[in-house]
Amino acid sequence: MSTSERIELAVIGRQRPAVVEALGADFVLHDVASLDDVAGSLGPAAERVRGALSNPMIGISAAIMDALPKLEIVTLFGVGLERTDLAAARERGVVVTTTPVLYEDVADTAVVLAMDVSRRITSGDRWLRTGQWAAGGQAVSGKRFSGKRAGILGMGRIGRALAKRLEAFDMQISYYDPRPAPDVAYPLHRSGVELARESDFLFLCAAGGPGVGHVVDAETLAALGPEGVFVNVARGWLVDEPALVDAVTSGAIGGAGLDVFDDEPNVPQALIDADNVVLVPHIASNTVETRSDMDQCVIDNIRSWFSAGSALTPVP
Ligand code: 8YV
Repeated sequence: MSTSERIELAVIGRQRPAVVEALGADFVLHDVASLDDVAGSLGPAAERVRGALSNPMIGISAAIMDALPKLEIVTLFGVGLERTDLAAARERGVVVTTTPVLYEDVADTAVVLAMDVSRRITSGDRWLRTGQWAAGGQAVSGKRFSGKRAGILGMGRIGRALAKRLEAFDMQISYYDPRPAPDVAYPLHRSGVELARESDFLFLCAAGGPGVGHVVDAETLAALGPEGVFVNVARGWLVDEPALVDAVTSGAIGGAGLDVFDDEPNVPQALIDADNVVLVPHIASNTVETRSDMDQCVIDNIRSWFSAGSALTPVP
């Protein structure tokens, strides 16, 4: 097919090479250099673009959709929808797809972070590497993980996958979700604060919709208490981060395992300096297997839309 006959797609933000390579073979891809000036970035191609590739941290705004009058489909490389204007997409008849293939890995990461903090794995690694064991020191004891009380904030797909894993560790599971899950048998608390008060480990797995605000604040952390461990595999902006910094540095909570931050990739220095905190760079879903499934999901959605007129994983 000649270039002039090929369907044109806008590439918003960094996309994975495998996706760019696969779709680049059949479609004309245009990088959007400036999110503030999509029309200017694309020039005359803006009028021809029929699909866009984005990711949840950028999403797609009504302004970007306005700059792409022929837009039919937007694929998000991930599941978060808080930066995508779904109402504007619906109004314009634009289909939005996600990659709902990552829940298991995110749940695994939540377990790893909780165990790492409580059993002092990363901190022990640091201690060993800095020669303190060889120098005759005695490692500090961790805290037991299995059999403890686990509170899950947000009982969606990640929360459920996490609960399944925690069952195997004989944890006593309860949860809070503003939309209770009728098919879930775990005790439901009336608030995040009440859940935190009844938990040794508090896992934040909630979706970060627009205007949700802080799901975890100073009061929640105070309720979790000095022995409690907080784990976040959801979104940094769902947590009052300065309150979290205070809580881990003052000993108001025992520790934290964090995959996400308020202003990524910037992480407060006080967290970096804290030995009772484990920090990872937003990698909860980042395994070779899941990334490859996510790549395929984006590729298949675009191909299916433009060959069969239907997307495979549209947001309902
Ligand atoms: C991804 C995520 O790491 O799905 C999401 O919303 O935040 C993560 O799983 C991210 O989308 C990669 O761009």
